[in-house]
Amino acid sequence: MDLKSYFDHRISQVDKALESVLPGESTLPASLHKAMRYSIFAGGKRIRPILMIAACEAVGGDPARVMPAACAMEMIHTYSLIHDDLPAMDDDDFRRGRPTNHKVFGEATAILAGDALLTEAFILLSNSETSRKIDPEIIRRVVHIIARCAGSLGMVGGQVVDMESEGKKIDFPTLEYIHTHKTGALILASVQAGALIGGADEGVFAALTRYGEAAGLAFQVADDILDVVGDQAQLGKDVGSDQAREKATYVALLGLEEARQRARELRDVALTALDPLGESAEPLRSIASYIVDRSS
Ligand code: GRG
Repeated sequence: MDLKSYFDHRISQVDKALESVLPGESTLPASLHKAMRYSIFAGGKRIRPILMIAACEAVGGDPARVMPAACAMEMIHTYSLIHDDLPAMDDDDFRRGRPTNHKVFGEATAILAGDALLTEAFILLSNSETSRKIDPEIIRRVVHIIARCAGSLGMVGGQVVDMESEGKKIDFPTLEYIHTHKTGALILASVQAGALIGGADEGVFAALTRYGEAAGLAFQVADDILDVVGDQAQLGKDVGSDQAREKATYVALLGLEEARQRARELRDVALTALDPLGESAEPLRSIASYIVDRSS
């Protein structure tokens, strides 16, 4: 399949939906809404919303129904990037090819823009329009999955262990804990939410969970590799920063070739998990390969 056209089409749908759900730049407090929109519309790959849409399609669901949850996921992801870039964490100057949020709006506004994006995500998941589109029990499960994957047992927990591991020698299980939580959790939640909203039965939900776990970990292994061999202009952020900060990465622990091999193995696990699904899972198959081969 033509993945580029698929991505272009889905990105424009997600961007249109985000445009309509986020408060406008002149809505008070204007400085806060400007900062939120600055990072949301800075040109991310939208891989999490696209995975959610593709998982919904894979189980025969209507992609339009997943859009509020897809936007909510992108808001949570963007909040995490804004906070990750802060001086108290990674202290990065560039993200998505632009100066980071705190460089433009100041630290306090950047913190609050992240807080507001996280909160806005749950407003969107629970508003009356979403309730009209999705069965209340499905919404409850989706909210639970997304909140759990974003919180202390998911992404935030992974971020904490990542920070505590800087400059230390860590073992492989700790590295996998960091990667599956810091990055993998939101990717898994995206796939699971798409599957649930699309109407997956328990068997297909379990298969897509295996896909999401493997794809999520593969995404971070590829990210580790790109930090060493990637192109700064294409990535839109600084490269070489993992090594500079003595971060625990697959490349640091296994070396470049073994890390590449691990990424390919994870892609194959993801593809095998999709065996029970038919042609409708083709976008998910292409995305698994893209995650490993991507250059940005
Ligand atoms: C601060 C609570 C909190 C969590 C931070 C997401 C995260 C956890 C840290 C970001 C650090 C980082 C660069 C992790 C590597 C994987 C990753 C999440 C990359 C960024 O995601 P992409 O490549 O970015 O999907 P775009 O800009 O395309 O959306």
